[in-house]
Amino acid sequence: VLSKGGETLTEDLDDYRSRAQSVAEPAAWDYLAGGAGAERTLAANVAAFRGATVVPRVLVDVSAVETTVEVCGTRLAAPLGVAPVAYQRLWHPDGEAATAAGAAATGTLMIASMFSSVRYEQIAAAGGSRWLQLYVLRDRAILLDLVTRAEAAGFTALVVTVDTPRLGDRRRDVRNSFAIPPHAQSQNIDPATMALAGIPAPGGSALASHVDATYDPGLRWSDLEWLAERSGLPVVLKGILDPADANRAVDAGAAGIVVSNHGGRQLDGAIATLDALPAVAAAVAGRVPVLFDGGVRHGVDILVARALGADVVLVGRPPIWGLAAGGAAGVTGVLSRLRAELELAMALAGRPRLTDLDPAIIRRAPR
Ligand code: FNR
Ligand code: LAC
Repeated sequence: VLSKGGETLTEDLDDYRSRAQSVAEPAAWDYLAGGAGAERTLAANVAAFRGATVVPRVLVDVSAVETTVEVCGTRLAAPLGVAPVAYQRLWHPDGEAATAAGAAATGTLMIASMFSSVRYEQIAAAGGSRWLQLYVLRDRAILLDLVTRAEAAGFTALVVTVDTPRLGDRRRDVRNSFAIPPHAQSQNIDPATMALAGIPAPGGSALASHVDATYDPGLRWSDLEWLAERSGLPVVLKGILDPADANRAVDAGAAGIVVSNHGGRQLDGAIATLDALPAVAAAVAGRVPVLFDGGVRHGVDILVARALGADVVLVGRPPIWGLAAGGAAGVTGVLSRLRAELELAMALAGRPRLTDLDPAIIRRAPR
């Protein structure tokens, strides 16, 4: 039985997922659950973990299991973080404030989305470890303003997402003519810049129109060097899948990278993140931290990703299942569960320290 502070953790992530689906507004559920195109990459992210198994060792003293880590100056109870997810008031009235509270309660890193539906300062009030994710918009003044606000509110790193020059083809959102309802709109960026995200476009996705109008599709490495120099905070690049790009990111001054395909929401047909991880980690060779996301649904998935080269593992959809099902308590439930599962997996694998995890303990089945 998994427990935390004497309390039994009876619900697993599937329970939170089904509760979330039953309470969410259908179009908001589709926006959360869906991926791009035929959702092949979305499925491949999860399938890659199914095909990775652990070879346990026995008669190892596992009376103490050690999971704490430090990443870009941030100390965490476990190598676990909440990936940036936009517009969280779609799923609960407390939105990002509740997600941040759940993350703080469990020593988990909270990465707030640029398009948070709660003010960054209110997210900061939860008090835990926090980073802010940004897209580079055509209007660089907006970016610099947000960087200043993030620093003032105690966000300790910036995560710049680089896999979205245009939005992926989110078929479910197009079918639903999905737009962000007023109660879930960004509370951090001027309404004029956000306007298109809120206007339903029949036969289209309002988010795609918003991205086309505001994101800079001409973004280049020199822009990132510029931002890394301008920012007083470490800049982490999210959305790296190719080892050559990982090298380039380190050269451009990135303080870390996130191996990510945006949860299968951008290029359908893109490589599963677990398949991309080993070569990217080898290229980075410890020069900067490697973060990872995509398809993590169990504690043992965190163990596997750590073994294959990830320093910190992020979860995108699972905390939102907790948020929809039960606000901050639901987020705490999901994150506690993942951490307890990780500790149990490390004990049962005979690997009580994160440094015991290396590629040799993983077997991968061909898919
Ligand atoms: C995202 N993701 C995302 N990424 C980002 O950099 N900025 C953002 O605003 C968002 N918004 C967003 C909304 C929703 C509804 C989802 C599901 C995802 C991508 C996210 O950070 C992460 O890369 C994936 O969700 C990871 O995959 P899993 O854990 O959901 O499988
Ligand atoms: C998404 C954007 C907002 O994935 O990043 O929906």
